[in-house]
Amino acid sequence: MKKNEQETSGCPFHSKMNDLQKNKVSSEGKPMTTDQGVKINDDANSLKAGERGASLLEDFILREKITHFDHERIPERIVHARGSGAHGYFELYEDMSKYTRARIFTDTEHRTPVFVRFSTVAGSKGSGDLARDIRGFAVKFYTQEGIFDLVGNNTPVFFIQDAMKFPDIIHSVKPEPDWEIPQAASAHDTFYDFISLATESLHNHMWAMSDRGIPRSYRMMEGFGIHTFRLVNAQGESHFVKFHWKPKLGIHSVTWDEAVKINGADPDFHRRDLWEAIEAGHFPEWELGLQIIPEEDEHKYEFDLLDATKFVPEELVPVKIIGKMTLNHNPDNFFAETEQVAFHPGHIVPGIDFTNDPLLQGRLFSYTDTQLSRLGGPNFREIPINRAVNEVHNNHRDAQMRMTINKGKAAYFPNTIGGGCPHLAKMAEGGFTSFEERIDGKKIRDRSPSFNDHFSQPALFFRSLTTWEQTHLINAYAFELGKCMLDPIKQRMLWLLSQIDNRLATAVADKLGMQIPTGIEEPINQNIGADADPHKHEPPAVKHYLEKSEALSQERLPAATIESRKIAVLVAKGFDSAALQKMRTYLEELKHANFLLIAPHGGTVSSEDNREHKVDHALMTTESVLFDALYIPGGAKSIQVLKQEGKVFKFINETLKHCKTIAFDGDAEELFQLSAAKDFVNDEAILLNGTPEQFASALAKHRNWLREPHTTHIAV
Ligand code: HDD
Repeated sequence: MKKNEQETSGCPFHSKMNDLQKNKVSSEGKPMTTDQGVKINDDANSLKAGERGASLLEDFILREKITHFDHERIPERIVHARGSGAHGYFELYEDMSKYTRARIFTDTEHRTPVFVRFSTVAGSKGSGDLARDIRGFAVKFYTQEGIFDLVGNNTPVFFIQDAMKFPDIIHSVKPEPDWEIPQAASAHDTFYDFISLATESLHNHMWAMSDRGIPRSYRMMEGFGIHTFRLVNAQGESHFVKFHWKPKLGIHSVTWDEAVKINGADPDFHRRDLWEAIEAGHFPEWELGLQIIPEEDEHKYEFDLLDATKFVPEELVPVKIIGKMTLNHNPDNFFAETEQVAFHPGHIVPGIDFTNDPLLQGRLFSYTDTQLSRLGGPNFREIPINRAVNEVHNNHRDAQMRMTINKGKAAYFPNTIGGGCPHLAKMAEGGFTSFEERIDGKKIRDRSPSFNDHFSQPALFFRSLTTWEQTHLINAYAFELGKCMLDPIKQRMLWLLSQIDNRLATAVADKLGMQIPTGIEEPINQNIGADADPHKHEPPAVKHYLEKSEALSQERLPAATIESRKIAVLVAKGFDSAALQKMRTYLEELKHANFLLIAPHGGTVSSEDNREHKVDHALMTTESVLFDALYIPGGAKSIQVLKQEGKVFKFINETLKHCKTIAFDGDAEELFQLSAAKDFVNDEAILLNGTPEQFASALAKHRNWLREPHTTHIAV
């Protein structure tokens, strides 16, 4: 029997929530004090020499208040600055002790508390959520054996193969240093200059250009540990492993047109979505899957397991689902929890170990290092959100903001004065022991030739997408390259795209009004270094080991659920509330979608039967892009009012263009006839007097992408 959430005592799931409790403070009913605990009786006026006189230096209340304020900011994360977090737990379905001795993967009895932070990569802390970008997916497991951080992204591959290049790719994508433009956008020259010289990045870049780069919600995206890690069992045997998070709500995205508009209408769209879903009890869930690869298969594949720009197709190694993560608590304080949380791929527990992936190896240095400047010193581990739930004992001492009061004289090992404590733990007692991998090689600053194929997997990715996903990707490339100003960079990109897929390159070239060059001009530039020479990675290196991988298309992880989907309901005075109620009963009460009433004004709106209904949004304060579907109930008077509102037609036509479900009931047929929807009578996601069941099933498909090619003429 799993311990349930209400039980708090002794339940490992609650160990982190209880631990945080020690630091939580509520000021309800309490007098205001200074930081020293002195009660304050005036917080609005400084101490002055006379009513119109100068302020006095002795005013300790003013000095303390201003000083604290002056130092409120800490440096934002150098990457992944914009993010949102939530608490939850992980539960294991099946004991994996055959592969690992890590208790989180062997103990099916207890839940492990987690804190998760989702993020974009390039933008600043205040940038819009809908930037086209990779999303960070970082999970901190507070296990009974110490902290395990799985610091991944929403794509199974990374841009570069060696950590040495990380500062370069980040400098290239960040705002250009002379004019600090553009914010949270990769569509600029420096990024494409770099990408086109570092062909290894083409693969991850292709994922960023696909719909994965603009998710509908953090709750509707996959997560990946990316690197190959090791699982090590109690006998010291190792298996390679790749970690996957599969969202229960399916994988969904918005269109680029929506993304741009959402960033204006609600730049906190993803942050709000996560928060509101958890507050409403729609707890987001992901299943954890493992791809387990025996040691002896290390060299079996056409790619190198140590190369983070490659994934292992699920057709070659299936993903074994072993557990589920649920997020069920919002933080109490954004800064204390979400901002101060410090993840590190080097935080592992016995039973999990690293591989020689050169990207992972470099990360193992970077993450502690960055916290030293971001959080102010090595004691960041004592910040409540970062501290382990099991006991921590070692001889680390002092440094800024030390909280622990270590007792005793001995702060060294070995010692006799402290009774030899803290003492060491053997492997059988839970002590960490590194996997004894045999290493035999020269010291060399180079990369293995097995990392050289930069084109096969991007080509496989493109081939595996549906037609509409391919169209979105082509449009994304055309947009991004269209924003670059330097022709040689665009040409280089077109040539590289042609090495991946000629149809892709031709479509992008057409949109740019450019020709695909027949080759890269020789030499591009004498100073780029041998590693950046694209000829090194040209076909015939392309390997065609799989025609398609179903799992690469996000359409292939269908989710029948419409839970927490937002349905806009356009109404005015005199609307048919019986029709709305019928829809609501099925979609909201049974299927857990959310209906939100939008009227030409705020306050309340009365229906045909003279009942008042709370308006959720006045038409002027909202936009269609913030919803998943649209419903317009009948009611002659209501429709006559709505007909006069230009924004109603913008709402309908935009919802139509973004391929969402629309249902018109009764008199609302007039709006159907007056809008662009009238040309889509046979569209299965446009319903005229449709049933709630039809509405739910169209909405569950997320979008009717087959509509898209026929909507290009609709101007919104
Ligand atoms: Fe990183 C943050 C994910 C490569 C250096 N990274 C950071 C975060 C995520 C990732 C999700 C945000 C964590 C949070 O929410 O606080 N990073 C990745 C993935 C990578 C990767 C999936 C490749 C597979 N990162 C990578 C390299 C380096 C860094 C190669 C440096 C050599 N990453 C950092 C960092 C950050 C960071 C500078 C910024 C803030 C932080 O660490 O705590 O150290």
